Amino acid sequence: MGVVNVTPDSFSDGGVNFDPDDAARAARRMAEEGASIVDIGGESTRPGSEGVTAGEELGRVVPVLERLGGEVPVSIDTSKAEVAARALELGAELVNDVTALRSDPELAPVVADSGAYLCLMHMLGEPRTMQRNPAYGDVVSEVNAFLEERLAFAVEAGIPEELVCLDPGIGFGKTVEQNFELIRRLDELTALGRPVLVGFSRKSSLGKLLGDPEAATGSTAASVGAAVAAYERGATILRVHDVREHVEALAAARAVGTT
Ligand code: HH2
Repeated sequence: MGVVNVTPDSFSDGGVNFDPDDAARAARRMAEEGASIVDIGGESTRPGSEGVTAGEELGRVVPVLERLGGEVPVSIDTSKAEVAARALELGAELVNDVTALRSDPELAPVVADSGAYLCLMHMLGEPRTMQRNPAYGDVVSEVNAFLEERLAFAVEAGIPEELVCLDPGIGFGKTVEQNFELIRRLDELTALGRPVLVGFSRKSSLGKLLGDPEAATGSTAASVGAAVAAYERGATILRVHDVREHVEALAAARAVGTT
């Protein structure tokens, strides 16, 4: 899954694809490089961010979706029903909600009625405050219990279980060690029986791991290492900014195979 942030302020690529022509070009390039789907987002959820209105978000993503004309498989990274509904009309096939259907009560019916795929992600708190001392008893069991509950909620709302994937939410209210523990014990999440999506790409934990306690991003090389580790532990969707590098690394990891 390639990432195209149509935002001025995303943590690693803010402003790069703010122009709709640039964003559409980036999405097409990612598809050519081997992305199976491209995740288009009009709101940054980086730590400390405040969020934008539905009107603002629509104004950012709709011109990009129009330019793509349904030619590139697209996922819409939004928590808002209004944005998801318009994106689905314009050909999006997956709704990626980092709040796991907790922020907009209208979103579940929109997804259910459309027959789209859905990604449910774990986040502790909200972007504005999530990195202030995240604390868990056991991070893996708490994240998994949350995702199991949100999956049941989605199914109850009429979204077929077969269309839902689960995401531990790397960097969303977790310390560096908690992020790595979630990958180390990813088998406990895959045991829930749904495909698992992991988004470690460029996240600050990778920069911190390499010795910069103030890092806001991580390198491509470290991102690829984390993605391969997640793949080997059962993740089947990797959300990444640097598609070519990940596709090449994953081709090699896949050739080796897993036991
Ligand atoms: N991470 C980000 C945004 N959306 N969605 C899922 N399912 N999983 C993730 O890990 C995830 C996500 C944050 O990364 P990015 O989109 O690059 O940054 P920003 O939120 O600042 O736009």
